[in-house]
Amino acid sequence: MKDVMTAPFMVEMIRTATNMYDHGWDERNGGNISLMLEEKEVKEYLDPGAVLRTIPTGFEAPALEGKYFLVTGTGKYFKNVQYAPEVNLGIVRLRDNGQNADLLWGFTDGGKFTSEFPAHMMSHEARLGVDAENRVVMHCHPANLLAMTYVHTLDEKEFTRTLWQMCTECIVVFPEGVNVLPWMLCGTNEIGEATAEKMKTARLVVWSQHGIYGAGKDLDETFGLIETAEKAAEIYMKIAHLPRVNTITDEQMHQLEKRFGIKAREGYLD
Ligand code: 2HA
Ligand code: ZN
Repeated sequence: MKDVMTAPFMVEMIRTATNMYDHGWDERNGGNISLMLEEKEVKEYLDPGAVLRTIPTGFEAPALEGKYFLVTGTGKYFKNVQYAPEVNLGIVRLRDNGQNADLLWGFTDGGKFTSEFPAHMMSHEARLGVDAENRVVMHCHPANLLAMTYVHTLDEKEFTRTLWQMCTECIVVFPEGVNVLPWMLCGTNEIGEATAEKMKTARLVVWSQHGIYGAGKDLDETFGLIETAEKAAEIYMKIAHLPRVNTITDEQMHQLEKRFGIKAREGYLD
């Protein structure tokens, strides 16, 4: 059996959590990541029969039965992941229709997965329903996206159009736009269900006055998605209080659609 600390998925997870912390997106215990793993890659490093303990999840996610996840821990700081991965991260396998999770590695201080596990698992289910390649759900608190939810309408079309207008490549990176939830109590099955519903039509879901969720096929892609939206929000927060003299027009967005072979969300462009 190979050392799990050398597994590409572990190395990438630690680098990503560290990078997110360095971007200022994950103060204190803010943010969480879950990465779905294939059984065959887990088996190279761990005995799938060696269950350390079983942790109830408090929800059902039948489509994820038997699936493996590398996930950040509740109350844990992204800042610390690189120094003590085995305390701050865990590898679990879901069973009993998702109602229980077998811990195979990590959370060595007796901890467990993120408080946002419902939103993560329900979002994985929703994304896999529209994209069989989806592997990652990522949540964090980027300052400019958060700031924008205080001063911009939360209408999804308007929110998306504003982000698209802030950087030329936004529409290319997230042509389906961003979905937006109003303020809701975090850590609950209710916000999990609402997030998953929004994940059916976009890989980015803003949690107003809280943060953002991203989903994608790998950690790099998902990080890049949030990074691009956050950059756009940063530009918006720099210019929102100034007279707008120029913008990217819908006609120019259509040129981008043609040039990059993407299709903007139906009805979002004139
Ligand atoms: O504490 O970000 O949404 C982790 C969170 C909760
Ligand atoms: Zn949060």
